[in-house]
Amino acid sequence: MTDGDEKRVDCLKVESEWMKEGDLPATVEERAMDPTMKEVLKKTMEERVETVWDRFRNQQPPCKFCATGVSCQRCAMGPCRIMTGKSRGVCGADADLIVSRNLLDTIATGAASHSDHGREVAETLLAAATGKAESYGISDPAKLAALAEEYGIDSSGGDEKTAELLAKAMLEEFGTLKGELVMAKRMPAGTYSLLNDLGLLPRSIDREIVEAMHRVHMGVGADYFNILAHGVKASLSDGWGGSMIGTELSDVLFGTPAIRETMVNLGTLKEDHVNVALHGHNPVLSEMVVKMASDPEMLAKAEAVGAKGINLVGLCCTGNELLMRKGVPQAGNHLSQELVITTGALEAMIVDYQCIFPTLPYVAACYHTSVITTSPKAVIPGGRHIEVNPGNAYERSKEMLEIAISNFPKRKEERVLIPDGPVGAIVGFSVEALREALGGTLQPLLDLILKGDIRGAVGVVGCNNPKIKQDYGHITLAKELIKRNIIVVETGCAGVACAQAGLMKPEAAAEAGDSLRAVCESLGVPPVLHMGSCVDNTRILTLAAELANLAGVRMDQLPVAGAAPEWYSPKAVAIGAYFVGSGISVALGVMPKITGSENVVSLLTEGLEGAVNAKFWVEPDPVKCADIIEAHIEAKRAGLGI
Ligand code: SF4
Ligand code: MSK
Repeated sequence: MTDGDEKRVDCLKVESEWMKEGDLPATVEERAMDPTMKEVLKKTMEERVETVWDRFRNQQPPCKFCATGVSCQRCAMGPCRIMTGKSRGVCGADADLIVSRNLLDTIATGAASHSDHGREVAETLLAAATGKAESYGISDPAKLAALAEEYGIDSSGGDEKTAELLAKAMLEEFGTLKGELVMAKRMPAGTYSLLNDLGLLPRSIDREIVEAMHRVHMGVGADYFNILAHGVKASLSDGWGGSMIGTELSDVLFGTPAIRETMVNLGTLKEDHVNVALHGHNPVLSEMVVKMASDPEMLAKAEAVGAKGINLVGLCCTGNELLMRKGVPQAGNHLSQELVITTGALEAMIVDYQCIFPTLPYVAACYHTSVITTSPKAVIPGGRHIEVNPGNAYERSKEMLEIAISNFPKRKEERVLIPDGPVGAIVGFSVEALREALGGTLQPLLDLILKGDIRGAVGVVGCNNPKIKQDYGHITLAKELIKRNIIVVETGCAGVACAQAGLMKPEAAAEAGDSLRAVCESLGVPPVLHMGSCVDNTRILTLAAELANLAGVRMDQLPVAGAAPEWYSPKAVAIGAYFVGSGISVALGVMPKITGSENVVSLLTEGLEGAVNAKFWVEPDPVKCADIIEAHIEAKRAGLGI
């Protein structure tokens, strides 16, 4: 793909015939919780600019065959759907097969997305180490050395040589012939041997994903259990492979997150600055934009058009990456992406990939905003495509910022609404930062759990989904858990939701139960800890593995759980599957499309426990979800005799 001129599309307005009466979510109150979101949403609705909630309403009611997972479009004999318990698709596939294959497809999509992201980070490190990407360097040599040791790489040849060898070794993991992933050895021995006995340890990253795509072809396997067992294996190749590579090498290139302060919500936009949003998932380009935005030449250009400077804000997980490492303010999460534009104060949105609404250029066309696409994998009609690679990303980010600066004088003051009151948050809780805060070891955290001051830990992660009022699930569940002295670690859009709700300020300790509050106050940390982006769920895996290793138990024996209260993405399904596969049970707030097969539902919510000692719960009510998780944590504590 080559660069393209911006071909402006039409402003997307809500058509009156779309406004179906009585369908939810119709009002500002039904759509969002955050006050800055509500303020801008009100304006957006008054201006009749179409957003995700309008399109969601227009899709109601959904097809019941699709919603329950029993529609199949895999071949040209179909499409098929299962109408009654006994009916079959043209090829003979029954409900169990169609549902399980669709779910495996979803897991493979999620694992592929994360892992391809990880591959690009590894390719960037290789380019940097071999002189092909001069704007990038090694920001964390200690982590580089530790990873080299883990991979059995001699680091005596200096950082660049070590980085080259490490990048090559990690790239080799995608298609390795050796039949195992190096970082899977981070698992406690008991967890590793359990998965080995079950045949669930991934052989390589690409291999498991490709095999998943093979298995969803018509006429391969027909056994739902066998199909979904491979789904767990493919997800583990993401969790202990592709995503973990993404996290670890991003730390090497851009720095391992340390505890720092930042600001969140739509109030982070600035009236007198050129505002630029960085959206997507991969930090490889956005780190260069951050660097370029402080270049004196860029600042002079911004001043020349009457701005006081360039204000970068993050969205989704590109934002979370920058927030964790650089403290770049975060304007919002998944369902905030259109509203950052409808503030009327955004000059440009620079996107990489994943979770980006294809309508963004249409929303931007209602204002003076440019949407700039940058990946050959993610070209969007109506966007201005400026393609980058590690060799040119820094230079090309200058062009992107110049577009933003040139848009600043086009801003229409009468259409600008920047809400007051960005909220402060403490972020940057990588495993390394936690270890350092605890005096160099995670033992004090384990001791607090063993003693019962902290009853357990829950990873609340994942997206927003217009089926749920934005952030309601995340915030309510996190508050319920901390009240019960259960510490919460977060990533992705869940992390942004709770930061916006003030739960990542040290003062939020007051909302925790007595013993967790005392712990947080003594350490000066909030009871809800931000651990990063979606690929950074591997930080949670690493944390759980280290705690289990310290305690001398398997991961499934720990008093911990995962939750994705508002998930929408196939990546979230892959994450949920690799948590469960690793022995950590996961609560979902949105029902996956599986209810057309009782066998698949029962396998995921009960049967898996007999194999990997973990399972899924589905509970849309976050208070009831907290009850389920608390009971699970107490049962695990009893199992350990603590
Ligand atoms: Fe129909 Fe079978 Fe083809 Fe699916 S694979 S579309 S069930 S014939
Ligand atoms: S951005 S995958 S909506 S968490 Fe990672 Fe948010 Fe989910 Fe995208």
